[in-house]
Amino acid sequence: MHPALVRRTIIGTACIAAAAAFACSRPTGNSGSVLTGDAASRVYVAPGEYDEFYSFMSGGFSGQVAVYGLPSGRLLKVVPVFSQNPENGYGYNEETKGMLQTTYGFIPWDDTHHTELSMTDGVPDGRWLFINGNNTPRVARIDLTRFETDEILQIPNAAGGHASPFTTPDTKYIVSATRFSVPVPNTDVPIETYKQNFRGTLSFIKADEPGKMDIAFQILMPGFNYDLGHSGKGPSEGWFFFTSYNSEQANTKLETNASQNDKDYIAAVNYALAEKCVADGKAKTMPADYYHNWMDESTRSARVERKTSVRMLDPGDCPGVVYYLPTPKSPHGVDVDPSGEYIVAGGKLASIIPVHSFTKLIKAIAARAFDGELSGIPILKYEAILAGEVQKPGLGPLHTEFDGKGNAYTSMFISSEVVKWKLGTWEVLDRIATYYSIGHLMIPGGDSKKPYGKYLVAMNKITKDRYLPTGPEMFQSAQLFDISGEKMKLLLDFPTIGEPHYAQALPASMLKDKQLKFFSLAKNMNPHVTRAESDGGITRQGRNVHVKMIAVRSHFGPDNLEGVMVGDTVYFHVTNIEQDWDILHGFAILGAENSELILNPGETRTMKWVPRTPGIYPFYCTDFCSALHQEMSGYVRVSAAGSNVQLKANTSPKAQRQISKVKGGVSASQR
Ligand code: K7E
Ligand code: CUA
Repeated sequence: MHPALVRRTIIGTACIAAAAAFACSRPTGNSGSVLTGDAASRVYVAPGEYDEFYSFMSGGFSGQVAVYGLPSGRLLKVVPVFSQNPENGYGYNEETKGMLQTTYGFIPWDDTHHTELSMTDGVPDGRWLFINGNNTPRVARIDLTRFETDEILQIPNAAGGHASPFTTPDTKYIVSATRFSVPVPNTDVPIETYKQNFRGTLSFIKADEPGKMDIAFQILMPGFNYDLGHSGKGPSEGWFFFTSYNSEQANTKLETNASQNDKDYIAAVNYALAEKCVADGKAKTMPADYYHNWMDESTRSARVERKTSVRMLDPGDCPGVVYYLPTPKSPHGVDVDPSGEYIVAGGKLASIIPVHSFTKLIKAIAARAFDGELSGIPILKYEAILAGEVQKPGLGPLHTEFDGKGNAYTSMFISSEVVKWKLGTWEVLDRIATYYSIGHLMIPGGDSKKPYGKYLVAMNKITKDRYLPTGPEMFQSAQLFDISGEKMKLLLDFPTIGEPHYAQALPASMLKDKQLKFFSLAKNMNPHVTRAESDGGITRQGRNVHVKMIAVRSHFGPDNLEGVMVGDTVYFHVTNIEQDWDILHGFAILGAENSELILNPGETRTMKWVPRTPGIYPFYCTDFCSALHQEMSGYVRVSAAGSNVQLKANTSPKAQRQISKVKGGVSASQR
C-alpha cells in the first residue's frame, strides 16, 4: 500500500479487520459481549491483595516510566526519568537537577520508548530497568530496590536514540542506535549533501556497574535510519541485530522517498568481534561531547561529568563485524526467539513476516553468499538466510514476543490485531482484535530465554470510543490478554500514562521483598543534612542564605525565619528525620517558582527560592503525614534589600512539645 494511504486508512482498516471478530464502533460502549464470563475474576485483585506481576511501561512523551500491577492494570507508581516531576520534585530540587544536564543545557523533558530489564544468562534478574531518551539521545538506569533513576548517560554522535536500550544476555552492554543520521561529528552542511555527509552510529554502552555507564565503542554506519534492536541469545549470543529503514538515504518526504526499496536491512553486528577489534586498537579515538550523570549513593545528589572522547569503529577496519540482512519492507521491530535461532522482523509495509535463521546466517557468511556490499558491509542473500515467512499475517507487522512454548505473537498496527503464529511451521494459529492501532506488545519475559507466558499486554495508540470521552485529547491505553490457552482471550482494558510504547514485566515475587523502606539517617552524607532539630539554623554567605531544617511529625524545625532580604537566594535544605516506612513529608513556600519538595524518610532535599518582595511567606508540609499535618507549617519574614533585620531561626514551643511526643514514640497508626 502507498504509505500516504496507509496513514489515512489506519482507522478504517482497523475497523474492517476488527469488525470480522467484533464490532468496531459500539454506540453503547458496552464491551461485555466480547469477554468470556470469567474475565472479571481473572483480573480481580481483592483489596489488600497483591498483583502477580510488576509491569514497567514506558511513559512515551511524558518522559517517565509507569509501573502497573498485572493482572489488575492498577497504576502503582510513576518513576521520573527524563522529565521533571512536580509530584516529587525530581529535576526541580537541587539534588536531582544534575540528572537532566546535557550538552544542550538543562533539559526538563524527553520522550521514552523502551523499558528493558537487566538480565543474567538471558533471563530478567530484577536488578535494574533501563530506558531510552529518544529526543536527546540518552539512556537511564532505574534501581529496582528503590524505583528511582540512578544514572543517565548521553549518547554523542547520535540524534534520536530510538533503538535503545536493549541489553545483552549478561547486561554487559546496552545499546543505542541513532534514528536520524547526522554528520559525525555534527557540523553545518547543506541538508542536500545527506548521502555524502550523514552517518548513523550504533553505540555499545557498558552497563553492568551502577554509576559507571560509559560508551564502550561506537560503530560508524551508512546514513540510514536505525530503528530497533535486539541481542542474540544462546547460540547467537555475541551478536546484535538492528533494523534500519531509509536505505534510500532520502532526506525529504521520507513517507514516500524512504519507502521505495522492496527491502531494507537488518544490521547483524558481531559485537564480540567488535570488542576484539577495539581491544586491538582498530577503533579511532575521536573527540565527542556528552554527559554522564549519576546519583551519589552517600549524598543522594547528582554528580555530573562531562566526557570528551569516544572510540569509533569503522566496519572497514574490522572485517566481519557487520553484515546486512535484506528484510522487507521498512522494518521496524526485530526480535529474537527464546532459542536464539530465529530473528523475526516486523516490516511496517511488508505483507509477510520474514524470519531469518541464525544457523543459516553463519553458513551464508562462511559460504560468502553475498549480494554485493554497502559501504564495505557485505549484504547476505535473502534466500540464504531465510528460515521462513509467515504468510497473510495481517497488515503492518511491528513487534513480536514469544511465550516460550514455540509460539510467536506479532502486533499488526494497521489491521489492529495480535497474530499468534508457530515458530518453525510459520502458520498463523490465532488472531485477536486490539482497540486500536497496537504498537508494541509484551509478554512477561517475552523477549528473554524464558518467557513467563500467561499474559500478553497490547499497547495501543488510539483509544477513541473505549472510555468515557475526555475532550479531543484521549489517553493511550493497554489491553491485557490471557494467552495460556490455544486461543487468546481479552481480559481487561486500562488507560496509561503517556504513550506506552513498550513494557517489560517481572513476577512480583522477584522484587517485592527487596524494596528499601527508608534511607538511613546515619548514612545520609548530604553536605546540608540536619540530623536533629538542634542542628538546624540559618546562615548567610553573601547573597545566599542557607536554611537547615528538619521535618518530622508534625513540625518543621526551625519554623520561624527572619533576616532574609529581597535580592537573596534562599536554599531550604530540608531533612526528613523519620526512620519509618512510608512516612513522607513535603515542603512548599508561597510563591515558589519550582515544585514542592517531597522527602523520603532519612533524605535531604533542597529548594532554591528567590523572594521578590518584602513580606511574610508561609511554608507548609504538602504530604498529609499525621493528624497534625495541617499544623506542620512555618513563616519566613522577607525584608527590603539592605534592611538591618538580623538572621534568626527559632523553634516554636509547640514544636518542642511535638519533639518530646515523637521521642516518646508516635507509631505509624497515628498518622
Ligand atoms: Cu514501535 Cu518507539 Cu518501539 Cu513505539 S516504537 S510502537
Ligand atoms: Cu509532614 Cu504533613
